[in-house]
Formats: sequence, structure tokens, C-alpha cells
Amino acid sequence: MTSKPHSGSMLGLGAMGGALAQAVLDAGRTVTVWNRTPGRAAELVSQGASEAATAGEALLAGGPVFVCLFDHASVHQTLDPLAESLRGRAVVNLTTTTPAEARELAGWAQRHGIAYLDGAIMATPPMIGGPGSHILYSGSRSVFDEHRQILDLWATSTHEGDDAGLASLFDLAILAGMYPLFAGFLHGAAMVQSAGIEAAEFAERAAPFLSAMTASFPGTAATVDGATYETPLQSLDWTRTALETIARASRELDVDPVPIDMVTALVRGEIDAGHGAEDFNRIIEQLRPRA
Ligand code: FVH
Repeated sequence: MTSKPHSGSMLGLGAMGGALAQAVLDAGRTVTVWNRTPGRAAELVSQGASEAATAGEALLAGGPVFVCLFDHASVHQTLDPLAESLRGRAVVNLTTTTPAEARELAGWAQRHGIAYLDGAIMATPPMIGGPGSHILYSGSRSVFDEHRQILDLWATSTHEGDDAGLASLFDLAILAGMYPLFAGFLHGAAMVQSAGIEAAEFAERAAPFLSAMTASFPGTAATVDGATYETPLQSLDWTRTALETIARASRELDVDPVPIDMVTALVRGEIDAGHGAEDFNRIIEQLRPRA
């Protein structure tokens, strides 16, 4: 009889930690799991996972230590008391943190002789192990290479660099685009609902156009990287008229145009600075740090 390969420990069995542990079991491997509040491991244990009563006990299983907790503070609350037991071990932290928090954890790990890899999950729990799931990693390249077989069970895995903050930087920067996009979609849905049109019908029309628009990101990026705003595809002056028309239409429909107002404020900032004839993408100058 061949024993199943062991995949280390998973600390945290929330929606995401549970999905990660499940994918390991689905691949015919075993894993030791721990959760602060008992009672979340039963389903995993019935499929072969070992449950540890404490996070410290979970480390006794050996192998990499995967951490998927609520936030940065909960990671420290869990790992700080275990620092000495973790010396010489590999920690892969999949908890969402800011880049500065990831770098802080990497520094903490280095001071305690722990190899640290930070992970940023670009997926929802049901996507884990399926197509479209992507996890960005940064920090220890050797931890990434050594445990790649496990990481690849969850998603497409990419190593973004030795700076532990990079995975989180990309993650949060991408999400910074996603949330306004969804707010804009919902703004549009509220507008058409005022005419008795359901959001589902609106989605059929909005999704193809908005998807096609994202194909222009490389062009936008080229404009921004080169700071070549002088020959606009859409000038700031022109864009302000378009945005104000959308806001006026929204108010006519008794819909709050706040998502569009946010963009209009950025556009006005550049117009007020004397750049109305230049390209819309110049609004990035309102956003990034000023010299
Ligand atoms: N769920 C998602 O769609 C997103 C996708 C992108 C990445 N995120 C991040 O993944 C981390 C975990 O998210 P989650 O969905 O598993 O979150 P919850 O279901 O709320 O579970 C949280 C777990 O954290 C444990 N926990 C909370 N505080 C502490 C603490 N002080 N000490 C130890 N453990 C703690 C909690 O335990 P319990 O409440 O059951 O006792 C859960 O296991 C997160 O960073 C997302 O941003 C997921």
C-alpha cells in the first residue's frame, strides 16, 4: 500500500482556506488542518485530512505551513507565539495584506529564520483548482520552486519577484480597477431599471462592450508610460461633456451619479490645471504621488 503524499499544514479554514485544503485532498494528498474555532474541519477530516487542536500542533506534521486567515493582524496573532517552532520552516501566507504588511511579515520571518513566500489569490473559493484561478506569489523563490506542485493544485501560479510586497501590490492594484468597474455597471443597471429593464437584460448588452474596452488597456498603458498626452484619443474637455451628460441623465432618472462624479472630479482637476485639450489618461497625474 502506498501512503499519500503529505502537503504540510493549512492554518485557517474559512471559505478560502477550506477550499485550498479541499483541493489538496482532491489531488490525492493529505494535509493537516487547524482553525481557531473548532468544528470547521469535519468535512475535510472525513476525506482524510488530519485536524490539529492548536496551530502549534499543526506544525508538528512537518512540511510547508500555509496560512489563510482573515487579515494581517490575525496572522501575527497566530504565528507570533510559534516563531521559534517555525525556525527553518517555510511559511506561505495567502492572507490578503497590503504590500507594506507583506514586507513587514517577510522581515519578521527573516528575523526568525523562517523562509517566507507571500501569496495573493486572484480567485473566489469555488474557482480554486479550476480554470481562471490565478495566485500571485512574491518573496522566497526557493519556497515557490520547492512547493510548486502543491501551489499548482490551486491555480496558475506565478512568482512576481523577491520583494514580498509585489504579489499584494498587483492584487490590490487589480482590485482597485475591479471595484469601480462593478460600481459603474451597477450605476448603469440602476439607470435602466428606472425604465423597467432588468439588470440581466442590461448585462447582456454591457458585458461585450466593457470586455472589448479592456482590450485597450495596453494602449492606455503606453500613453501613461510615455506620458504622451498631447495627441488625445479623447480629450479631457470632451470627456467632461460626456461625463456630465451621464450625470445629468442619471439625475433625471433619480439615480445617484456618484460613481461617475468620482471620474468627473479627476477630469476637472486636470482641466483646472490647464490640460483640457490633452488625453483623458492624464487623470493618472491626479492619482499618483506628486513630486
Ligand atoms: N473569499 C474570497 O473570495 C477571497 C478571495 C481573495 C482572497 N481572499 C482572502 O483570503 C483570506 C481568507 O478569506 P476567507 O474567505 O477564508 O475568510 P473567512 O471565511 O472570513 O475566514 C477567515 C478565517 O480567519 C480566521 N481568523 C479570523 N481571525 C482570526 C484570529 N484572530 N486568529 C486566528 N484565526 C482567525 C477565521 O477563523 P474562525 O473565525 O473560524 O475562528 C477563519 O478561519 C482573507 O485574507 C481574504 O481577504 C479571500
